[in-house]
Amino acid sequence: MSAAAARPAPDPVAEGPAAHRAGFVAIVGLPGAGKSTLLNRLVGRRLAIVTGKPQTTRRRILGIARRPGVEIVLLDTPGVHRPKTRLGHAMMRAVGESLGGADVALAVVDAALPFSDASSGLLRRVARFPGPRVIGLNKADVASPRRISELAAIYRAREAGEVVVFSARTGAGIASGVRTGAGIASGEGVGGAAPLVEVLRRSLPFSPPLYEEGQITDLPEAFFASELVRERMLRNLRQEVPHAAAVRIEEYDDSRDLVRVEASVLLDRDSQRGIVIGRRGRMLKRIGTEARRALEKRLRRRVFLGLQVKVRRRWRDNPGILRDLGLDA
Ligand SMILES: Nc1nc2c(ncn2[C@@H]2O[C@H](COP(=O)(O)OP(=O)(O)OP(=O)(O)O)[C@@H](O)[C@H]2O)c(=O)[nH]1
Ligand SMILES: [Mg+2]
Repeated sequence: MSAAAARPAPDPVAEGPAAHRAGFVAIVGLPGAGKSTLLNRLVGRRLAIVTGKPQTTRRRILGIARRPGVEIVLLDTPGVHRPKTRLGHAMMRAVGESLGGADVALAVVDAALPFSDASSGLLRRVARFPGPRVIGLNKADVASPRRISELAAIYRAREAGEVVVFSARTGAGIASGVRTGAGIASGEGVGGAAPLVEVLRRSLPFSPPLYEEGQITDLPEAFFASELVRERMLRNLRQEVPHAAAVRIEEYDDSRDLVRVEASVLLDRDSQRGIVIGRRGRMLKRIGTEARRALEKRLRRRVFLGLQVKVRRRWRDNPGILRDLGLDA
């Protein structure tokens, strides 16, 4: 990934309809701020799983958004938190590395929540970013206008970056030309301000496209299969259990009509096994069926999904397993 410093600074004279821009935007923020929802919204595909539970995203997820004259390479990252396990440290490293390789830092903030110590910590981190910084006040569909102005004033006073207000869920304030029911015309951004895509576009360097047309990510299909299983676990199980779970793809064969996926659900403790399997295997069956359907929808093909539950004590601190999972390079 090329560093921002390697490219020439934008030349206003050269700017015109013909001047193409491209570059990397690191999306960072506290857990649950809506980073992955925003990635999916901008790319126009469900690349990252989204749940109501914090720390859903565990690694960097690259997604490419194209608009006339610009290629925005987005790096969705895990929510910033104080790590307690080796996995947590790897997640925070993914945040640092994404920022390290980015041209623009986009901090996503849940604008329905008050400014907190955690927000302050995030801000300190973003302040060290050498390139253009954008503060995205997200969830404008549910945040009160008073809270939004209060937060906007705080971030502006700290010169944190250009403040943009939007809703990743409804699309308001994100791109031009879409009017939503959320009270914000997205073509204008909020209060006549530029929408997010326009702010990102003009923050990126002049450059021809970096990726082949049609490519939207650099991750393999097997990764998305494992994430869909994890998403179904996060949605069906209580807090602690899915956080202690990982999904490892043992076999992924799409060479025939029926795509064949064999996956293991890795758990931290024996006591979690019964919860994941459920009475008469009902929970595991439900997770498997929902994940298979989601996968079939994604691939537009029929899928066989085999799931096995395995206990790997303290896997979150096991470098070998983390490496297998692609979580600790
Ligand atoms: N109302 C509303 N909810 C949103 C919006 N964006 C995201 N959400 C919800 O917020 C929750 C968290 O969204 P994610 O996109 O998973 O958040 P994240 O920042 O990626 O979370 P981590 O990966 O855990 O750091 C989900 O329930 C989303 O549906 C928004 O614009 N409006
Ligand atoms: Mg996420």
